[in-house]
Amino acid sequence: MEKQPAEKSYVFDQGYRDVGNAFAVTWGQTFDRASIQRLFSNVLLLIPNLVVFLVITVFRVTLNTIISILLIAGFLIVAPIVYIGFVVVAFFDFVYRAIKRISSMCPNCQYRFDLPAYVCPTCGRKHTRLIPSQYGVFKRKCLCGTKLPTTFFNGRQKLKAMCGKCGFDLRDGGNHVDICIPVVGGPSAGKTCFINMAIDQIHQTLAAKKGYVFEYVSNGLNDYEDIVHGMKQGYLPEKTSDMRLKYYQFYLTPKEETVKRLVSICDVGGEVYADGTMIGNQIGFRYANAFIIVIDPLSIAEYRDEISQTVDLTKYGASTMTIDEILSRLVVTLENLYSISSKTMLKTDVAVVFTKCDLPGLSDKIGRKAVNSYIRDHYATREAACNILCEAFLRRHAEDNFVNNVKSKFKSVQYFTCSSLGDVDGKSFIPDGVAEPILWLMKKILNNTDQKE
Ligand SMILES: Nc1nc2c(ncn2[C@@H]2O[C@H](COP(=O)(O)OP(=O)(O)OP(=O)(O)O)[C@@H](O)[C@H]2O)c(=O)[nH]1
Ligand SMILES: [Mg+2]
Ligand SMILES: [Zn+2]
Ligand SMILES: [Zn+2]
Repeated sequence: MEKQPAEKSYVFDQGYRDVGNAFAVTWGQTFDRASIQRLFSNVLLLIPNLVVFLVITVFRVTLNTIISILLIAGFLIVAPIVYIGFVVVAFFDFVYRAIKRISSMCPNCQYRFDLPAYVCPTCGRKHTRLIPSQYGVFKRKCLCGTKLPTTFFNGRQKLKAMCGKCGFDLRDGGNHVDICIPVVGGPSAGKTCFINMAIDQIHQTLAAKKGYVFEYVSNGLNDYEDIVHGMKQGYLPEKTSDMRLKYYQFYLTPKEETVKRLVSICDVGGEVYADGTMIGNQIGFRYANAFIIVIDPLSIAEYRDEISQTVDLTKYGASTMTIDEILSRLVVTLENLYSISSKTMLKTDVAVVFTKCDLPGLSDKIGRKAVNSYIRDHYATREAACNILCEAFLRRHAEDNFVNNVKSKFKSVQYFTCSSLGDVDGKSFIPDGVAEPILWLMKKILNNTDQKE
């Protein structure tokens, strides 16, 4: 363990030294040079001196042996009790974190860790591994003298927490389940509209209905409040200029659950997906629990050509980067980040989301109308119907590669259709179907980690 700004616990450190010193002092006097010299100081008195010397020595050895046995016995009794206590407490702290899936994500440098660094409230020293250790079992003593709790059972989460890498302030002292879902899609595919409207929908309508407590986390790294406020008045968000993942964070925790769930949805300027190096720099992908791949139907060349005959596409902000290209770059990036071969499947789930489904006529092909009539005719589930219709739509428009790759590469794939804006001509946007992909992925992620929904 990295050196901590704390005093080592007595039995792990000073205790050994004290026992060693006591031995040195007591045994050191037994055969000291002075008494041996005294023995030979007078040849005539050699015999009586020898007798005295032997008597004293036997007495000293007996006494020292008794003291040593008591010292060792005392240490042998106390030290194991502390060691066993340490192992038990460390084990419980570890198991608690593992079962609850507690980890922290840094929205600034994109790293994930099991525990953040903790700051001493008195002197501000940074403790990078505040766990039961040789510095203390339940508590450790910071170099300033303040005692700091070392587990979540006795209040470690109440300390100020920060990213151990970049120092960014983190929430709840690291005591939360963190879920990270990047949203992938080319420039103008509709990522920013989708993310902001989805979070707002979860907040305004779905959280309470499903028995969740919602709380938005203002981390100062995005413009969520302004974007949603603007969109409610009919203003579209600006193009995302950041070429680093931008974390939108909120809590979504079932009412009865004690450990909060912190969800991070990541946005980024779509140009990132045009450049292997730029996307490779997004270390956050390495720590993602799942992905949302956004498809602008207008980025499908054949469909765009078809619909442009009858619809003026200027107000739909058509994206031109092909979905096949984006998927390939994402997959290569993930293979590199995980250091796996191209034959290995990725262990993550994916939601493929068609945006802009308010495009005239699209709902009859893949949207709500089409799905409902497919369910009626084929007794299919909503999820299966949506997958069948969307895949068929993509294949009809020469996107077989995308369909095959996404299916073969990820653990499970579910298609969704949505519109972030609803009626584009209205004064305020009325989103439809934007929250479902996030809720579906959350359910998948938490089931994977053996947690209830
Ligand atoms: N009709 C319609 N248009 C949409 C919808 N979502 C996005 N758009 C249009 O697409 C444009 C781009 O949307 P954004 O959400 O900014 O796209 P983005 O993927 O974030 O793009 P970058 O920031 O460049 O990566 C918007 O300005 C809208 O014109 C939608 O659901 N329906
Ligand atoms: Mg954007
Ligand atoms: Zn301190
Ligand atoms: Zn950081």
